[in-house]
Amino acid sequence: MSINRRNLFKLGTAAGLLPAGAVFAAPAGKNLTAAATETAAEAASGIKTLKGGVTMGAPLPGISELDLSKTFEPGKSVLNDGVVMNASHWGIGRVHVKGGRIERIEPFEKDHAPSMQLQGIAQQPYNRARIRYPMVRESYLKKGWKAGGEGRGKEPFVRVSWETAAKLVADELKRVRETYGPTAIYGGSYGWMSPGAVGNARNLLQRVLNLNGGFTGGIGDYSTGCAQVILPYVIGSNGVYEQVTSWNLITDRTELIVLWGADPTITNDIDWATTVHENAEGFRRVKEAGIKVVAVNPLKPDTAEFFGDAARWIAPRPGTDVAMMLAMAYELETSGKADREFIRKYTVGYDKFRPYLLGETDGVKKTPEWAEGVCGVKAADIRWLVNEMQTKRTMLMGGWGIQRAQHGEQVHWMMVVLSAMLGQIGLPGGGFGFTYHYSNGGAATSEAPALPGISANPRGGSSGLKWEGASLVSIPLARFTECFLNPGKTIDHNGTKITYPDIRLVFWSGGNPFAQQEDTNGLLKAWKKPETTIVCDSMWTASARHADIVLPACTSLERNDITAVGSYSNLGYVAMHQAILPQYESKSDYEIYRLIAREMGFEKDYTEGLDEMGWVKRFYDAAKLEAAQGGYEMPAFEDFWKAGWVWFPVLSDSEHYNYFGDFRKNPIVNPLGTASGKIEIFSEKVASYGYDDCPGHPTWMEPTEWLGGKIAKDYPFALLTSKSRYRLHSQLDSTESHNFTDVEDREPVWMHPDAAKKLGVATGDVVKVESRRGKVLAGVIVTERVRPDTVVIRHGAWYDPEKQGEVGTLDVHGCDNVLTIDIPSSKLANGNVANSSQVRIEKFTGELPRVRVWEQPRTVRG
Ligand SMILES: Nc1nc2c(c(=O)[nH]1)N[C@H]1C(S)=C(S)[C@@H](COP(=O)(O)OP(=O)(O)OC[C@H]3O[C@@H](n4cnc5c(=O)[nH]c(N)nc54)[C@H](O)[C@@H]3O)O[C@H]1N2
Ligand SMILES: Nc1nc2c(c(=O)[nH]1)N[C@H]1C(S)=C(S)[C@@H](COP(=O)(O)OP(=O)(O)OC[C@H]3O[C@@H](n4cnc5c(=O)[nH]c(N)nc54)[C@H](O)[C@@H]3O)O[C@H]1N2
Ligand SMILES: [Mo]
Repeated sequence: MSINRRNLFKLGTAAGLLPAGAVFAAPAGKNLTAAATETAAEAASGIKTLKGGVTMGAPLPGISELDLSKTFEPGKSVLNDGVVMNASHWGIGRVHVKGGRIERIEPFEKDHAPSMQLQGIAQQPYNRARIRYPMVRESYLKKGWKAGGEGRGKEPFVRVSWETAAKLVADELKRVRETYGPTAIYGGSYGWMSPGAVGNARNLLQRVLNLNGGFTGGIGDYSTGCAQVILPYVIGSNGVYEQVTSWNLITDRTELIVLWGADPTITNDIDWATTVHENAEGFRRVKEAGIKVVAVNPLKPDTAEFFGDAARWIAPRPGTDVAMMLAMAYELETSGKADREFIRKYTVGYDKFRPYLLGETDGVKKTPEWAEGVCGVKAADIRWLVNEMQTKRTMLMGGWGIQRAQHGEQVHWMMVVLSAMLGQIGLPGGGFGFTYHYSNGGAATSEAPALPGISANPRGGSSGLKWEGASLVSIPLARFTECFLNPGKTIDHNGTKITYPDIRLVFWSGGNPFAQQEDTNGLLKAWKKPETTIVCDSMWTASARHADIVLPACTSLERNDITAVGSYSNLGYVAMHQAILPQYESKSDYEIYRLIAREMGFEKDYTEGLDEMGWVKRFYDAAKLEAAQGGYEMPAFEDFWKAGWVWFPVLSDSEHYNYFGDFRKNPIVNPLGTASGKIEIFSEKVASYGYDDCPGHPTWMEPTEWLGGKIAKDYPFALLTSKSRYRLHSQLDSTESHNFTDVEDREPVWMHPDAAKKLGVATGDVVKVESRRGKVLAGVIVTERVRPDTVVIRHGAWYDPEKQGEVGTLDVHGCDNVLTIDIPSSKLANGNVANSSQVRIEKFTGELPRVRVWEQPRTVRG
């Protein structure tokens, strides 16, 4: 997910002319309490403006009492009473500490829509599911790796000292490397660990693994597994981690927004870095401007609710959008409304796609009537939508859940092709954008330098990229289960062949494989195979419960760090002050891996002679130097640390950024990065791979499981695993956040009244939901906001098996991935297909098993 935005806006000095106040015109968050607003106003009053329009906050109340020399000593930086700054994926907050305990987190005054989850975050350090001590599985402690994997998830844990834990890990990393070579260590370790340039759980782990000689890593991610692989062939860049047309152009020029498989109200709650939720403001402005909205989604998204009457909801069957879009393309082509001029000037391959559309290659005309039979949307509605899009300046905002599907590569490819046929790409406010729902794509960018971060490769410097682990072998991330079970197997991937290594040791840090990976029972089977499994986390997630060695990381409220603000907007930097001492015996990730590095004899290479505060200062000073070269003054580190934040003015041209504008102006001077330099409706390269599941142009292919398939007879409901507004994947599940949504402590399953009637259930009942892979309990919520043949279980409830460690047992809590299918999207991307599963449902009448996964696991004395 490395984001290349640095080259987008190079304005130079003009930005320095902006009045400093202009940047802060946005109102403070709506949800602030009266008391919080006062504090915020107070804090805002001491704002200082520096050269170039850079601003910084007033010193935090009470911060002067901090002996700054002490903050450079781990464990001594905390206040007993006072207010410090911290930041999370959900936003920035002032942390109020009293008597050494966190009282509350007050949202930051620049936040446009403070997240309700800040309170859940405040509870995290004291959480009942907190991992308190280093722990080892009972028989593993006795027999080491010879204990075998069968007892994982079943046996109790034994508390050990940090010395024992670090030695066990170090010895095992050495043994496996010496016996099988470093590729026998799986260190892909995908996950949404906390933000922070230093406490990057994954890079720190990989730093140690690299010093140990390397590891097997992962390619791609779960977010955009398909889109990020196909779009470079189509538009020459990944399309999913880039800046898109600015809100000013949208509100000035756009007449229609189509939210295709996107729910920005939910998914913009978080950012890979931290956030001030600019897009909440963007969508508010869209609403004020009275712009029409259409949401295409089997589930009526929260965003459509937000727009009320201005929004129309169209609900196709899950996984059938490509058929629907093909019909729209057919309509454009046959009515003569396709933009021939755009197609001729800016695209290649339409001549190869057109015969498919017209049914000349496969005998099937892709008419709206044909599509109706596939996607369940009335032909008249398909015609209506394409006519609206053709006659109005339209921005197609595509989400990503829709490509977490079998043949998911086709979806964003077809969105681009449809946009090209409409001819609006590169016109102000028209075309497509695939980040309006994620990390506030479209929000204006500042010229703050990219904040460096700790490198996964100590010898490779600190580039600040997310996935920079120099793995020796890389497998498609979502295929790790298959890899564990099939060493030596060769698969196709994006025009290459990959042979799975023989994994003997698995080490995860800052991710939750038992929540992220499809088909939990398949994972459980594979997870028993390696000789050793190690998990480093703050919470007793299902993954930690299935580890041999468990390392307790502290939360980001218990350590010092620094983060940039906004993955795309990059508005400035925020200090992440340690608010409280690490609870129990937890330690920061930096310290944990330092202990292991010391045990392995390469501590110096690991630390480069710096402690955590040393790194924070090094990264800040590097940014400060780069800023100075661009004409911006940043305060001295100590002053920044007392104030808690520094902000850069946004660039005026970025406020009017027009995605593909340069390409449209002159495609010869500004070609795309594709083979032809143009938009590729047909890709010779993709076609040359000869994959039956990913041909040379967008194609409708039936998935294995869908409403139109044979399976629907026995498993009549399509299952969507859309994102939850109450969690970030599995994070916060054990906090009060779950009380906002759960039914009888179970994760809800949303179903239509017709479905509920057929099943004889009502809101508040518990049902058993079952797929060909597994079964879960879930709590019924009856709602008109979902198709009658589709149900929704939000992603991320913690897996809580009735019979621990047993493949196929009932999950009593409602973990979505117990139900999902684990097959690759296609040979091209090998992406996960989280939204391509069918389920059946029946009322659960037995005695309700207690949800135990939020509590401490069983422990025994060693
Ligand atoms: N069915 C289905 N499956 C999906 C998805 C879906 O939509 N449907 N979505 C997919 C997507 S897009 C993604 S990105 C993945 C997400 O998968 P993950 O990123 O693995 O999910 P998280 O729950 O965010 O896991 C992060 C873990 O890091 C821990 N953590 C937090 N901070 C720290 C820290 O500072 N140090 C350490 N050591 N640990 C920390 C948290 O406690 C948590 O257990 O899931 C994927 N899986
Ligand atoms: N609150 C919150 N925000 C998050 C996250 C979170 O866990 N919680 N996760 C973050 C991460 S890591 C990522 S990658 C992004 C993900 O962002 P997305 O992938 O866009 O989020 P999803 O909810 O998986 O999917 C978006 C919408 O697509 C719809 N959808 C699913 N299948 C289909 C289909 O076949 N057709 C159509 N038309 N629509 C479909 C879903 O109902 C959902 O409303 O979100 C980020 N934001
Ligand atoms: Mo993601």
